[in-house]
Amino acid sequence: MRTADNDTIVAVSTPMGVGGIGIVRLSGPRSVEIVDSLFRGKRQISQLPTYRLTYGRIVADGRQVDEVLVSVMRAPHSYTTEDVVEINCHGGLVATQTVLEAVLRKGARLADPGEFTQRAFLGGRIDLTQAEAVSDLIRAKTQLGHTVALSQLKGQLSQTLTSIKKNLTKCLSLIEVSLDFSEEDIDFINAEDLTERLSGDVSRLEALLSSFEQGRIVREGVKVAIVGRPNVGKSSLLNLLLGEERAIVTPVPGTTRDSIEEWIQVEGIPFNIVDTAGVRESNDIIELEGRKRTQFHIEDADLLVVMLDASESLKHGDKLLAQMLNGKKFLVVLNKCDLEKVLSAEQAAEIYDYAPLVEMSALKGWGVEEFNRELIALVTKGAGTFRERAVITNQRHKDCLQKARGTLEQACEALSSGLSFECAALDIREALEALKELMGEVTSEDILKEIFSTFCIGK
Ligand SMILES: Nc1nc2c(ncn2[C@@H]2O[C@H](COP(=O)(O)OP(=O)(O)OP(=O)(O)O)[C@@H](O)[C@H]2O)c(=O)[nH]1
Ligand SMILES: [Mg+2]
Repeated sequence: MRTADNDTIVAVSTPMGVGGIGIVRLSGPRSVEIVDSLFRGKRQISQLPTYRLTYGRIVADGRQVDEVLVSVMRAPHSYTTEDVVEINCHGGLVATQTVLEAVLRKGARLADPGEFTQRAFLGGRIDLTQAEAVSDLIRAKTQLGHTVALSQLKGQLSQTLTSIKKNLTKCLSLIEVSLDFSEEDIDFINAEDLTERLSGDVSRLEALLSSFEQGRIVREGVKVAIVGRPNVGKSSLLNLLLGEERAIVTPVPGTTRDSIEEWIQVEGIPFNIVDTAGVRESNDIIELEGRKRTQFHIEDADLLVVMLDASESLKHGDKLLAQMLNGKKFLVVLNKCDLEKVLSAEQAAEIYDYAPLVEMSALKGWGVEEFNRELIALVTKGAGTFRERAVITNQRHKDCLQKARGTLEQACEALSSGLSFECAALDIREALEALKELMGEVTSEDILKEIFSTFCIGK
């Protein structure tokens, strides 16, 4: 845990730019003293009760720098568990930057990315999964992402993990007592009961692991590339989904030469939609380059929307595309269904492996709801909603949980094949270590550095 000789850190905690207010935040034992040396108001900050706000001015080197409101949150009941002082300046680059520089001159150090949250973690106020949730919360792209991050911050995941840890510790102590009294013919627990207890935990770990894919999707979003022959209506679909004329649409095939990316959200899931250049046989150097990029986007995307023109028969480009899909998950859109139909859904399904298909008119706005439904079905695989339960959202969680599950399964096997309780105990201890690592009870400097370096400065 942290000691009083921690240095005092400072950062501008609001985004750089023009705004109503900008906040310069300090944390550490000298926060109050440093701000007091710059602050002129009715009361000194050192005399201010915790969680209070006071009005005054910041004066540095005899010059008034800004008119401010200052709040103080005293240790240990603050974000970082240390003394925290926040100076609410006028927004804009100059005011906050000048106050920041004045604070730095008084001996504070510029905070590293995520250092405030790291101190909250090291001070024992939150565990590592909660610290990670803070970063997810700030970066959440949708309401659902926000809800999931908030529930992780409130400790939903931590509670589940703590309860599993408790049960494992209990199993270990039962094993130890059994071993201590093994001479005396008293059975504190038998292999069967032990296996039952452990398999309950294996199932709970399974449930968490199965939430990973959805957790990742909510957190990071899904990359969707719209691909198809020139002129089938790819850019029209992008514009329709966005509700604005983002991409240029013309009747000239080959209009989109370079890919365009935009974010949309459907049922709380962020989708990064990429409109690509049409695919056809061509010697045009720009089109060839465009096709190379389309190939890149096909490989890079999580799923594809393959678009066909219902008013024309299948062309060479459509078949060429079918060979470029590389085993990716995809959805077929049969566009221009407002025109006289030449290509039927059945014919389209045939060359695209009977993938899910939606009939649309990007021009008239037909079929959007069904399109959204199919898109969601493809990413959630019908797994339904996950607002109510603990969800894991990143690879680190997944790795630790897999380790824990693996060793517990091993323990169950050891017990059922009649090996000694000591063998099972070794595995259980390993599983406990993995869970402790997940929650940050045992972590290396490197792991912490990696996690907090992804935060923004001032958080
Ligand atoms: N009738 C009808 N026309 C459409 C529909 N969708 C797009 N179009 C028209 O088809 C033409 C091509 O549309 P785009 O959206 O530019 O097609 P694209 O696939 O992006 O074409 P490239 O960028 O050249 O690859 C335009 O004239 C659109 O107005 C539709 O559903 N029905
Ligand atoms: Mg286009």
